[in-house]
Amino acid sequence: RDEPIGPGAMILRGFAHDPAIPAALAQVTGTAPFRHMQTPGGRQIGVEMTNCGALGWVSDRRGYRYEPLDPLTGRPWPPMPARLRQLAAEAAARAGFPGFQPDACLVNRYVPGVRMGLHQDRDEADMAAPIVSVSLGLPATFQFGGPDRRDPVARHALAHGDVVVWGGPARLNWHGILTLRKGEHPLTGAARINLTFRRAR
Ligand code: MD5
Ligand code: FE
Repeated sequence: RDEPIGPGAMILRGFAHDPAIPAALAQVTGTAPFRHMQTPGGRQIGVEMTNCGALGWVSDRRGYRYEPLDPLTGRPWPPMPARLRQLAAEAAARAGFPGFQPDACLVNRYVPGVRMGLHQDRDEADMAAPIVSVSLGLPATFQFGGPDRRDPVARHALAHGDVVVWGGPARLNWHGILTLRKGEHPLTGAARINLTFRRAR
């Protein structure tokens, strides 16, 4: 079930098949609902987002950054549920990154027709820590390139419960999610939800 996809990057198939996840997620979205954020250029981001943990990733006219308060409510982001933090740490350790202590979890919600273009995750202060990504609900195709924008891009199918871990030499690799296709999933309905655990500071 462990599928290395390049130096420093691995897919753990089905690693997040845990019946405790839906309640943990509902806890988060009940306090900090999904919302569309704006890009610094003033466009609306197609993926709906929220966060849990000490820091949350936000985007608005002023730029991309991590913030301790939810701009929608003015209150701290909801705490990272212990079971989710533990799952992320276990996945990181299994992929060769022991001691992962995420302080930020970005929750992305994709509906059919929505995509995330190729980008790098470079808003974090600690590039030594890996990133752990948990896929829930509808399947998606993710694009995995290299550290240079011109590097070749591979495609991998991600299904419900799959976890991707990348760090070390892959930490700044370009990546994205192709346009989500129509479908229904018993847990999420017509959507894919992705949890991205990071060490932001
Ligand atoms: C997603 N979200 O599915 C993806 C996470 C983000 C974001 O990219 O910044 O919110 S999974 C992306 C991924 C998978 C496997 C490898 C790499 C990235 N990578 O090497 O960079 O919502
Ligand atoms: Fe990313």
